Amino acid sequence: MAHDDHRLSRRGFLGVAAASVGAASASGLTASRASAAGASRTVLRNPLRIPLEASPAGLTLSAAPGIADLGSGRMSNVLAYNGFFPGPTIRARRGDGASVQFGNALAEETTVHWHGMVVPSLADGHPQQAVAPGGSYLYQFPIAQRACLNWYHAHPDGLTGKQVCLGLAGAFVINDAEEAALGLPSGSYEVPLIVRDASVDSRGNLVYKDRTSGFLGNIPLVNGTRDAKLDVDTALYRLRVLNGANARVFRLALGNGAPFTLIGNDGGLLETGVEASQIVLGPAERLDLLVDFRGLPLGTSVMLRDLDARWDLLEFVVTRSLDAGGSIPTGTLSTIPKLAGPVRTRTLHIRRDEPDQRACLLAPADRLQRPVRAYRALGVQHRRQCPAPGARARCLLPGAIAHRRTRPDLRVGAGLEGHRSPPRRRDSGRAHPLRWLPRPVPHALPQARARGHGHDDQLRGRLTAGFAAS
Ligand SMILES: [Cu+2]
Repeated sequence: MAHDDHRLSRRGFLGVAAASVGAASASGLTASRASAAGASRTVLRNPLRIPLEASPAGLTLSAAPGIADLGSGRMSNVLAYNGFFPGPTIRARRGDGASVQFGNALAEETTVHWHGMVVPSLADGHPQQAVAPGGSYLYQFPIAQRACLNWYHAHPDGLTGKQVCLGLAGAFVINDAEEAALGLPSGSYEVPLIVRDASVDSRGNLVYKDRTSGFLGNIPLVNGTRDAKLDVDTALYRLRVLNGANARVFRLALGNGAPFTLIGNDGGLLETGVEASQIVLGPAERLDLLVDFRGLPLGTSVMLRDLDARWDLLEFVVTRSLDAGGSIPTGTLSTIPKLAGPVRTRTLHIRRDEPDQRACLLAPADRLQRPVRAYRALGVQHRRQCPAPGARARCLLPGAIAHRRTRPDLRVGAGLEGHRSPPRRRDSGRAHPLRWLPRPVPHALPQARARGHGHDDQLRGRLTAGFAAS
């Protein structure tokens, strides 16, 4: 096999969890040429870590500090689910039930949020359901949606960006009968790829930097592996790609110019496959890709690249002549019911009823306290200001402006799922005057894909409030 079968029983999974962080990278280094930033250099490539799989039925999950070998052989401090970085890949079939007993072994509160999953509110793991340090929570929900790649990650108030960046994330795969009938590549030929960026300090430990515009790291990680490589057969592979980055948008392509066959996205399978030589993938988005290594000579290297950062993300090396069968489906992949009478526009009116709300909070924008969260929950954008170099950021709450200008109506955009960073905005060094738009303006709802919740510390700027810099 191109790599060992990574499926383990739950018992086996739990048994090895504590000892296996980073164990995959100790051997099998290969050298390859990299051309990042135009300079050719030799890079030792590390075997891609393949997270173990687990069933959500009766799963015990813990979040705790851990260590992981990012591939250089030096250990990095991370946060880990069950000792794994990234967390185990949870796999379930439609109709199954999830019962996850979660324990928080961190020194701060956390939650487990099931991104993309259709779950009852009490099982959502949203920030209001924070699990205190040393506490536990039982997440129970039915698996009642189409086959797709989702993910789970920490989602505590104000700490989501940090905890996810430091490692608290994993893939959640749902399978169903419609998908199974397609005979898509499976087992070792179905590879989850959590693509993200990261930064490490001088000791090799992961670091997170709180940034208003989102955190951008300076190295890529795939499944927690630096300079990753995967030995493949002359076969068709199914790549289940998740952008697990805080703010980075990847533009994926294969180094040999071969196209991907895109068969699914965040919502599951597309109606039909689409060929594409480049695909843009924003934070939290998922791709279901078929990549064809059939017919390639042994020894062929094919690099998965990010064209924007010019990063070599993952090197595939064709090492064995074995076609596991399967072919690229050409007909209908999935029957997607049409929405009946979709609402294309929606106008929200938000009133502000607390006249004594203060205008300013002296706190960095990413550490704002409850008033801002309350406004954020309503989809109201706030602005950060830097009164002087070195001074603490000052945040103007739109509610306070409303108090001055007595315009109760706000235009609010539909919720984009909030892992992407807001657009960059340059602080001018002075207060931004704000003004209200004259009336609520209908805002077109996004049609392209199903949208979920917003994420508290990345939501800023994704929701358009009814004021603008004048
Ligand atoms: Cu999420």
